[in-house]
Amino acid sequence: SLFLSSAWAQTGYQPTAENLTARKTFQDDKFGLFIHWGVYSLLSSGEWVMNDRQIPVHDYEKLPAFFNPTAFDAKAWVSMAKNAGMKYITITSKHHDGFAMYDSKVSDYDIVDRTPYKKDVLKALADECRAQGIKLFFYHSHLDWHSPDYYPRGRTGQNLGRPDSGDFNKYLTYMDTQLTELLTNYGPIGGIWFDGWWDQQAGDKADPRKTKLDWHLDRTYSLIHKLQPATLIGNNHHVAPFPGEDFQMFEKDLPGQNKTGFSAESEVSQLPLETCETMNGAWGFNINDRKYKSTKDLIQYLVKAAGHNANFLLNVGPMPDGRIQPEFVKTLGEMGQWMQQNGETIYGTRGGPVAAHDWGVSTAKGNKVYVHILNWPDKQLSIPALSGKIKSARLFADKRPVKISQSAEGIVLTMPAAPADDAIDTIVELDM
Ligand code: JFZ
Repeated sequence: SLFLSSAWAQTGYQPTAENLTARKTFQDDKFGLFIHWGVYSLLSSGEWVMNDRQIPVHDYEKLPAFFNPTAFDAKAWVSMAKNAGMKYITITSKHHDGFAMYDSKVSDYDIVDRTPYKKDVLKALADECRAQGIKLFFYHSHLDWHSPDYYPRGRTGQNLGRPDSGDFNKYLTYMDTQLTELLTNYGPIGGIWFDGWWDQQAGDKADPRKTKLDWHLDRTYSLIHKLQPATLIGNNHHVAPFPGEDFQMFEKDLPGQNKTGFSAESEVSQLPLETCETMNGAWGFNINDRKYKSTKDLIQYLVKAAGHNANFLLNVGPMPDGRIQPEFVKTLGEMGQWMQQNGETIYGTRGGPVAAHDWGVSTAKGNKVYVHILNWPDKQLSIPALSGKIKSARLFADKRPVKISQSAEGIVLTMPAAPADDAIDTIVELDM
């Protein structure tokens, strides 16, 4: 009957008051650290290496015996994130390779049972995050290249040595049980960052949200919200958000862009937004990828994200011994110095009211509008008229006055000086 259809169940999602509060805090936080870390890190070829090199399960299973991150220091990781000005950490609890980076009781394919290290790194991280006042999110892969029950295999295809059979419903129960562990044993969890839904995408152009198998998202999402109502659910599916989701993510894209070239990038929803990017070109550790983005480019991306009303989740792929590459640590430290000075114009703001232009973006908080000029040729900048009248304007950095001429057609801001060649972001503070 109509009442029992899953569509009915899904449209019934009403976020709780604590969930709505968590959404607001999430939007205020603006900047987070993404961490891709697993036994794949040993091979220094990114987190897709099992699939890329077609490593059968029984061979890939030899990796955990070599995973011994004796230099892992939760305190150092969390301090690094805090010094960068980040307010939350999103770490891989299980990536597509199916290996749990925590002590799972429903599988022995995990860091405690299979590695010489034997310790639950997510537990150490959760404790340290709580001690330092940082929120912890778990990335969790729907897609699984290890479980025999992840069957029929999806878009990534291969059996990788597994039998041509499997019980998908059993896999879903297994996944829900692992999520229950993650939401029960690690204290308050900021969010679950799902990925791999797309592996079962049907490829229907008319309906990109159609999957070959039923993921039972509504069941998994209600379970999570029941266990921890404030936990925010996001899903890297690149289609319009499903009911039960609390934020919308844009992998490697500013909201509304589609430079990654997914078949159909979705519309920007009313949910809190997040974009993620890498520091080089890799998510999981890859020593050969030395295309490090500059501090300036990453700060400008963070500012652009804020101007597009989105958080920025910036990724590092730690080394197999548990350390984070010095190149990454250095850049994050420099971003943190910038945030110390300019965070007031980012944290707690919302994007707009001036739409993004080639010259930059704007953010707003209370009676302030911050015009972030990322790229401008001379002393003057024209912006569209605002709904209110500007009372006064100054450079955020040194409070030198900025001349304003306002008319119904628009506003001209005249800076006290032309931009320096190495300027990252010239911020004009407007009192409204
Ligand atoms: C996914 C992961 O596959 C990747 O390893 C990493 O974790 C990143 C953050 O998220 O990237 C995707 C997402 C979607 C597709 C491919 C890669 N897709 O739709 O083909």
